[in-house]
Amino acid sequence: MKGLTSKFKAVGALMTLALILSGCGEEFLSALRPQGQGASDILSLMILSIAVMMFVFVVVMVIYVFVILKFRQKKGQEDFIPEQVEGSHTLETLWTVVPIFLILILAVPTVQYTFSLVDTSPQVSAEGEEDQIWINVTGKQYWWHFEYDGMDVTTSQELYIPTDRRVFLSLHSEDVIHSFWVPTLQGKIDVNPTGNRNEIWIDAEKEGVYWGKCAEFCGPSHSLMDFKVVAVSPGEFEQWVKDMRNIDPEATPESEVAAAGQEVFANNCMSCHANGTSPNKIGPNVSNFGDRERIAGVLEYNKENLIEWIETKGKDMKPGNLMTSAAYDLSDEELEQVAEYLMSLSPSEITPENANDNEYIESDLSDLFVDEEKDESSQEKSEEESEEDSEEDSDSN
Ligand code: HEC
Ligand SMILES: [Cu+2]
Repeated sequence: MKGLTSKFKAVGALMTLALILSGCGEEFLSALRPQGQGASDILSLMILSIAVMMFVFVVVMVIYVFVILKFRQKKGQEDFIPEQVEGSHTLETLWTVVPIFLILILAVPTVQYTFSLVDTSPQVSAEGEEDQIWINVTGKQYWWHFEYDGMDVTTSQELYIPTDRRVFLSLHSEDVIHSFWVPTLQGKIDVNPTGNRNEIWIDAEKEGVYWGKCAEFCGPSHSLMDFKVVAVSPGEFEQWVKDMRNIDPEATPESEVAAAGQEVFANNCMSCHANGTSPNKIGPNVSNFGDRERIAGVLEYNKENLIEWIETKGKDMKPGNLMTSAAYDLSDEELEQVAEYLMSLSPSEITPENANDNEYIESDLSDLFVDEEKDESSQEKSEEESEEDSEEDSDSN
C-alpha cells in the first residue's frame, strides 16, 4: 500500500512539472515556440537529441527489465550456478558501433547548425546578392545599444527589424561579458569586451515584439538586462528608419510642461544620455523613449514608474546601474516636467503597436540602401574602420 501512495506521489510530481513546463511556451519568450529560423533550427536539434536519448533509454530499459525477469532466481534453484560467459565479439561490436552511430547522428547536424546559425556571409537570391542590414550592438551594464550601419539611425533598448529578411548583428561589450539572447528567434551569442566582435543573424517569421535577455551573469542587475526585438513589416521598417533619421533633438515639444522638461533634461541628463543620432553614450539613447514597451528594459511603462526611476536613479529598481552616480537633485515639478518630456519623444509613426496590428506593408527596402546618404556614411565608416584597424595593428605590435 505504501508503495502505491509513493507511486501516486511520483505521478503527481511529474504532472505538476508538465504543467509548469507547459507555461514556458510563450510566443514572445520561449525557445520551445520558435518564431524565427535560428530558433527553429535549435528546437529541431533539441528534438533530435531527445529522440536519440529516448531511444537509448527505451532499449536499455527493455533489456534491463527482460534480464531481471528472465534470469532472476527461481524456486528450487538456490544452488544453481548459470553458465559463465566471458567476452562476446558480437556484443562488444554491437555496443561499440551503435553508440558511435548515435553520436554521428547527433554530431553531424549539430556541427552544421553551429556554423550556419552564425553564418553572416552575404545571402544570394535569384536576383543576385541581397542588401544586408547590419546593426552594431553594444552590451552595457545593464542595457543594450543599437546602431544601424550606414543608415544613420541609433537607438537603445528596443531593436526594430523587418520581417522579410535576416538582419546581421555585430556585437561587442563596453564593460564585462554579456550574452545576447532572444529565445524565440535565435541562440545565444557572447558579447565580449576584449575587442573582438561576434557576429550572428536573426530573423522573425512574423511581426511581433520578442523579448530578449542577457544570458551571461554580468552584475547585480544582470537578470534585469532585458530588451525587446520589434519585428515589423518591411514597409513599416522603412518608415521607421526614415522617421528616426529625421529626428531633430532641438525641436520644442508642443506641451509647455514637456518644453520645460526638455530644459531640465538638457541641464541634468545630457551628459550621459543622447537624443537623436548622436553616438553611444553612458546611458541609453532616448530618441524614441515615448514608444518604449518598458522603462529601462524591465519596468512597466507608466509615468509613476518613470518618475520613481528618475527620482531614485533606479537605485532599487535596477541595483548597481550606472545612473546611480548622477549628481542631480530635481524638485517634484522638474521630475514631472522631465517625465512628460521623455514620454513625448515619439518621432516615428511606427511603434511596437505596429508589430501587433497584423498589417503588412511591402517594401524591398532598396530605398534604404541606394541613397547617397548611405554611401557617404558607409564610406566614412570604412575609413573609420581602417583607422581602427591600423590602431589595433600597432597596438598588437
Ligand atoms: C551618470 C550618467 C547619467 C545621468 C546624469 C542620467 N542618467 Fe539616466 N541612465 C543612465 C544609465 C547608465 C542608464 C541605464 C540604466 C540601466 O538600465 O542599467 C539610464 C537610464 C535611464 C532611463 C531609462 C531609459 C530607457 O531607455 O529605458 C531613463 C528614463 C533615464 N535614465 C532618465 C534620466 C533623466 C531624466 C536624467 C536627468 C534628470 C538622467 N537619466 C540622468 C545614466 C545617467
Ligand atoms: Cu548580463
